[in-house]
Amino acid sequence: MLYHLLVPLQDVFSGFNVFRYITFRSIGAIVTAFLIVICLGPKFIRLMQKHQVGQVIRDDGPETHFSKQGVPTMGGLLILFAVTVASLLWVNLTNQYIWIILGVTLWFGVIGGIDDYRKIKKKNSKGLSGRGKLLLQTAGVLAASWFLLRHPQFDTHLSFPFFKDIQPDLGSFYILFAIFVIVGCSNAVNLTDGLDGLAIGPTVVTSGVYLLFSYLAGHVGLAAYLQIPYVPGAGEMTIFCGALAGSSLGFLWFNTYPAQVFMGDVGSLSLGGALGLVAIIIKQEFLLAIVGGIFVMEALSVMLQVGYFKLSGGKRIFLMAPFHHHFEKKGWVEPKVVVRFWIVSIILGLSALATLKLR
Ligand code: 57M
Repeated sequence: MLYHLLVPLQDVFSGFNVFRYITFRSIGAIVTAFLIVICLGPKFIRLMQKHQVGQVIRDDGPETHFSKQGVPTMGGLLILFAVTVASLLWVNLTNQYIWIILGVTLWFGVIGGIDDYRKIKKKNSKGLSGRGKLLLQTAGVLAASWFLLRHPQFDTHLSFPFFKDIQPDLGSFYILFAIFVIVGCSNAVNLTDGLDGLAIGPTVVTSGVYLLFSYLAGHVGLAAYLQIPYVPGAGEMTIFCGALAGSSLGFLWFNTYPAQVFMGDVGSLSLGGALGLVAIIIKQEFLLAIVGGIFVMEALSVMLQVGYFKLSGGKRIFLMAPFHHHFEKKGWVEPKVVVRFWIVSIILGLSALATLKLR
């Protein structure tokens, strides 16, 4: 909004011209989203406590989690509020991608919110059925794909880190691929969010890396120089990623151990869906497997554990899945598990950036 209000006034005050620049507006979005969460966080936590919107702890989980019963949850509502306000304040509102990504992010937030509400209302950790969640998520991606494929410049070629010449065209199968990436990332973040700060830390890293890649993908000269797909209009995703990173940093302030609030499925599903859709829009889908490696590893650990459990008649690969519980069962205290996963996430983020030069 500020872009539309202030750039035309640059004759009145030449400094307003700075609102034209994506770099300036991205920093504005980071700071705005961060401050919204930091300022409203305490009030939000008190509100959740007042209305007894507290976490229901599963009885089959690690004993160390029983003390978390009643911790305020659905902190994702605050994250989504900050992301939406900061994005609308700083983006170029004529950019179609921003409306698609806000729509999908908020839709995934609605799905998670229904799940959270059911858990809290029924005082059990059930919530929406897995199938119901999957159907609603897929419907959201199908709607977004329809808008994306109508976008004249959106192409359905895949690009790979390291291999710049391999760019297969998936055609209409791209929709299936988009569902896999976006729904998969959403559920992977959801599974990761099982310890204080464990999901939001890698979300900050992933948002930061995609902030940079969005800027490069939207810049015709830099995209050509770095041999990455040029996506006209993708530059505005830089501002959205800034809002994601800023709100996630703000949330980490309250979610770090011992957590004062959990993000809930309203947060984990929406953040994962947003990151997956950014990867699709800027044509950096496989990069997500590198920078989002923590999310991939957590989801894989569950698939391997459940699959082996069924095939072996009850044997386990890990002491408990997802992977973070395995280390808890080995006796690592929660902050040690979380900070070590953050370290790995940062290394993966730096590796993702390194792919820019290794092509
Ligand atoms: C998402 N949710 C946390 C919180 C957060 C198939 C199976 C692997 C599914 C999986 C599952 O139920 N996953 C659900 C993870 C939950 O967190 C809430 O959910 C939101 C995110 N979706 O925002 O509202 C618990 O996580 C803890 N937590 C924190 N700090 C945080 O900042 O401590 C969350 C955020 C919270 C709190 O205790 O209650 C969760 O873990 O449920 N199931 C599991 O992950 C279970 N694993 C399992 O069943 N493994 C079996 C299977 C694979 C065969 C096995 O390995 O044998 C474990 N999770 C729990 N108890 N809580 C073990 C049982």
